[in-house]
Amino acid sequence: MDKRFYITTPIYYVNAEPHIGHAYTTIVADVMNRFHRLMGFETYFLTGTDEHGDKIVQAAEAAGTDPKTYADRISQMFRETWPKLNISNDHFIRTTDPAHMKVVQYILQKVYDAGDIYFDTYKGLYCIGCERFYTEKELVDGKCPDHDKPPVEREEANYFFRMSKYQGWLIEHIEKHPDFIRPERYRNEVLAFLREPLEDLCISRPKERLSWGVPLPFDDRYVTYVWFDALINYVSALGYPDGELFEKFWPAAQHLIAKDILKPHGIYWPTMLKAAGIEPYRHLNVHGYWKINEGKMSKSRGTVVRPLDLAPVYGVDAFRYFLLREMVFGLDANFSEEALIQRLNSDLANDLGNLFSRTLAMTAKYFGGTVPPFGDPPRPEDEALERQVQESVSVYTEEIPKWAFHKALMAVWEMINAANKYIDQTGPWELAKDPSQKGRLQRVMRTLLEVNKTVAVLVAPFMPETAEKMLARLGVPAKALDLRLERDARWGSLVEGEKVQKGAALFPRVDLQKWQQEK
Ligand code: ME8
Repeated sequence: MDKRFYITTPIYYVNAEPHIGHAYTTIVADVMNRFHRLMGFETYFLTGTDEHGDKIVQAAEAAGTDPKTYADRISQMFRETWPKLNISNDHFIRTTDPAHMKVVQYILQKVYDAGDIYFDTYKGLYCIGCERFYTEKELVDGKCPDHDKPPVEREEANYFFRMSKYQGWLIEHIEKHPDFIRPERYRNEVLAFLREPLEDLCISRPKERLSWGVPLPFDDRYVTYVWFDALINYVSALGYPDGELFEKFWPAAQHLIAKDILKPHGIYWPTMLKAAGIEPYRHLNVHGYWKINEGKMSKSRGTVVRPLDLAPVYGVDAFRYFLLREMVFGLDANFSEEALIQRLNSDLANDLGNLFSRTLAMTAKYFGGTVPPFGDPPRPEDEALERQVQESVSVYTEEIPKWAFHKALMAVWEMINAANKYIDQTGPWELAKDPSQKGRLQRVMRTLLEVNKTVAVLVAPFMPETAEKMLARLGVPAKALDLRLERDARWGSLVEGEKVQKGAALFPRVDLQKWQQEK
């Protein structure tokens, strides 16, 4: 199997500051990137910002500045947010990068030369929020369903991409590759769109109305429409047409988006690629929406949740864990700080934190803080726990490639809970009282240390700092990104006689009642 993995997030508009939705997508991409590294893949991880178009011009005006200064400022906020959430992206692209703009022009010219871009007049209903024309049928009560605002009527001579020409090809491609778009509900949604005749896509804007874009190489009175600029970032970042990175990673491309931009990614982008003579991406992965108090996040209602208001308070890892554990990939989920605190207290402080601190405290007490040998031959309860570990590892490695993070984490927690029960069952404190049980005590404690190490390796993609902390204290320090499952989670890989350190609690509990009173 070809062990390469290329993962992208949407490039975010610079008309709003990073919020929890952006953070979720970017953390999911990060978990996937780190997981594939753990499995020995060569990976490339791209994120960035989308900076051209009406929306940005308007936001800049509202902020009393010019688009470039404004875009620089907000793009920088995204760029500075990601390291604080431990995002391991290889590159951060901006659509205002000259190298990107050159590739957009190259592709436009190529598609134009092939006869798939033509000039025509168009009259229609246009939503400024979405930066696109709407058909009557797509509107809900005469309003754009995403922005809840009536579109404006616009007539304009413009350039169009002959998207309709590729409708048949796209349907066939999706049918031949059942997991091209996943989960299935979104694939069905795209196929449903495609049951209606596909219209051609308006890709330009006259410069007199909007100059904040990429000039068309074949008509300098126009700049390109936002999607034709933005989507191309996924190949321009790899140095298309002739970059080494492009050759290496494009065949392994997986995009990650939320359902709001399904149509551009599921329909515009593959047909654009086809017209430009580029192979389609491998998978489009689509997740649902975070809601706040069961409603849409909204600036005017003051329900925008900012990641940097939470991560420093609860810890970056607890924040990352919560997002991945709570949302079933593909479905909507509700965000609440109470739910975050509850998960932090129960899953992290109680289950994982206790297992780790009990294991290390007993190792300190009974073996002077060094890793014991395996001691006596295993008993059925030791073997049962080892089997549970194997079972959890195999569920984990099966579920993550299917984007079922909650299932992967549940499997890891089954193993944590089994280990906590094993402590109560085997009662090391009793064994320690009887010198003839030394070999048995070694077996029990070494088994527990090995389980803790496996937990550390498995949680590494989700909670890289925690993994590093745990491994350092278990005497096998490693950088989370350098971990390899096969080597580092191997049963017995801890080093006998190596020093282990008790240290402070991994996850301090938060007093929920006190928090509720103070709120
Ligand atoms: O659409 N829940 O940028 P954007 C989950 N520039 N994810 C959410 C979310 C929520 N409530 N709100 C936003 C654009 N997102 C274009 C993309 S790509 C070539 C161009 C996340 O800033 C989610 O990933 O509006 C969604 O798809 C993306 O932010 C939209 O970001």
